Amino acid sequence: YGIPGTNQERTFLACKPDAVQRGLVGDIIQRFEKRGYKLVGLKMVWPSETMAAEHYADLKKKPFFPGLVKFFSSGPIVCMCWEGKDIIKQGRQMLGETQPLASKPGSIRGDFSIDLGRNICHGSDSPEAAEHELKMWFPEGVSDYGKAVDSHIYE
Ligand code: 3AN
Repeated sequence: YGIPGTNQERTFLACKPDAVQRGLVGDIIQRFEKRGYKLVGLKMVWPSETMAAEHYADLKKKPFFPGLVKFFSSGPIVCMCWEGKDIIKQGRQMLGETQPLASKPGSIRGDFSIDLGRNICHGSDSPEAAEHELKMWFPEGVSDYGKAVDSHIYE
């Protein structure tokens, strides 16, 4: 599940049901590919309410939790594992802020979202969260393959 602090750092990113419905999956994937990150895991999953609740377990006590679980399990999501230097922090930066209003244009949320409860994408916020979420969404593991262009991205 990656080695934080190296070029093999990995994170879990997901296109939420709103991104799938709105046809934004390709654009989101392309941003990370163009940046130079390596896609090592990709699949579509329709989360059950149980999986959604487990994914957002740390928000269980929040008043918006039931609505969040309902939304996250309302349709398929696209689960991704991305690899590369600083991907956990850079991924969060490329997503934008939790609040779309605070998200700068150029970020995914800043370009595609208006409302907090429909903010398009999810990204692990720490190495611990990344490991936990990758284990949860990719229990089968993710692929390990060499990418020829690595030497044009890393010195
Ligand atoms: P992030 O997704 O940026 O890591 P979290 O983990 O605080 O932010 O929140 C997870 C998700 O819960 C958000 N993406 C958003 O969809 C939803 N959410 C967070 N805060 C609120 C809120 N005050 N009202 C409604 N939904 C919220």
